[in-house]
Amino acid sequence: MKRQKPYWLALIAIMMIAMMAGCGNSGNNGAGNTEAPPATGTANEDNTPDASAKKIVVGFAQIGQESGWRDAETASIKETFTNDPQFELKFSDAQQKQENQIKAIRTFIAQKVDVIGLAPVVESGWETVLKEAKDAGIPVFLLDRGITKGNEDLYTSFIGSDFILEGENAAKWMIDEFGADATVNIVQLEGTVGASAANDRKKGFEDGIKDKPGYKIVYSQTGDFTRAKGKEVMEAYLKKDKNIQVVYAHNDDMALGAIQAIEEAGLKPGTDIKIIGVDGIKAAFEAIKEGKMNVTVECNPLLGPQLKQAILDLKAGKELEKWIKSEEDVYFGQKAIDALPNRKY
Ligand code: GYE
Repeated sequence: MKRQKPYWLALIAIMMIAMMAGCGNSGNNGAGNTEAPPATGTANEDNTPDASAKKIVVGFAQIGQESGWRDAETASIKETFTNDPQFELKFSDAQQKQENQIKAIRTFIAQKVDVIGLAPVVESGWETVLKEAKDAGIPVFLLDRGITKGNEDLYTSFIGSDFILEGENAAKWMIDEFGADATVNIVQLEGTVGASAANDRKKGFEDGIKDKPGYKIVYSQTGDFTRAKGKEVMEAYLKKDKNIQVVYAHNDDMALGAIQAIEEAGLKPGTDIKIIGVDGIKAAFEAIKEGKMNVTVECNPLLGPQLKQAILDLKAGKELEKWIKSEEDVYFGQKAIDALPNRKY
């Protein structure tokens, strides 16, 4: 018995040294290391998947289905995130209502998604809900439309087009077509009231004609970015006045609606009244080919891949641009006809 005592003492001393070494890195006060040993299999004891295989959950709050452009954007997002096993997509369609988008964002926050994507239907009224996302530590990406200036700290990046430039390009095409000194009466079909795409396309266009006194916007009314409302507004106006030379529509769908109304009023769209649209959807290229429409200023809806890249860059700790711009062009005449076979949307 006497000879066993030093053996036990040595064992206890070794155990104490080992325990102290184990606590050394954690910097705690020696309450003991209760961490489980690293997992050696593919799943932990409770069968939860390995943390390294965890998907990046993206909640996307879409506006609705008001236009061909919107459908193409939705398809691009769904394709991008459902075809990549790194991601899980939660998708919500707000049917053009801001309150539904706000609800969707709150649901995404409650679900603890990793990233939120938002295409804001209007510019204003996002401060409270985006602050909630920020407080929850969830990065927000704005897609295609922007929010009121001064709120840049509430989102990570805006991915989309320069709508002011699109409006300027529309005006430029028109002035090249008619000449700087021409007298031109214009009907403007505006997008959704309060949407950045509508506000900025209006601003760019109006700036583009401000030093050309012959160019007059004789009527400007919202058609809510839909074909049906574009037609309705145009129909009503043509009953009062047919002395117009240009329809400038903030998107192709409204331009296509206006074309129908013009034909029904017995005039020739594309000839009697020149038609300018924005977006570059396939149906607009077809109308240009048929001679019923004159020009479409492209706005790229295929934003899924750019959003995915931005999320991966953010995860990798890279510095992101505040505005990630999409590439676009202006199509008219033979250039539009040549591009038609390759249009995807
Ligand atoms: O031009 C229009 C759509 O926000 C850029 O919304 C987008 C616009 C697009 O409904 O067709």
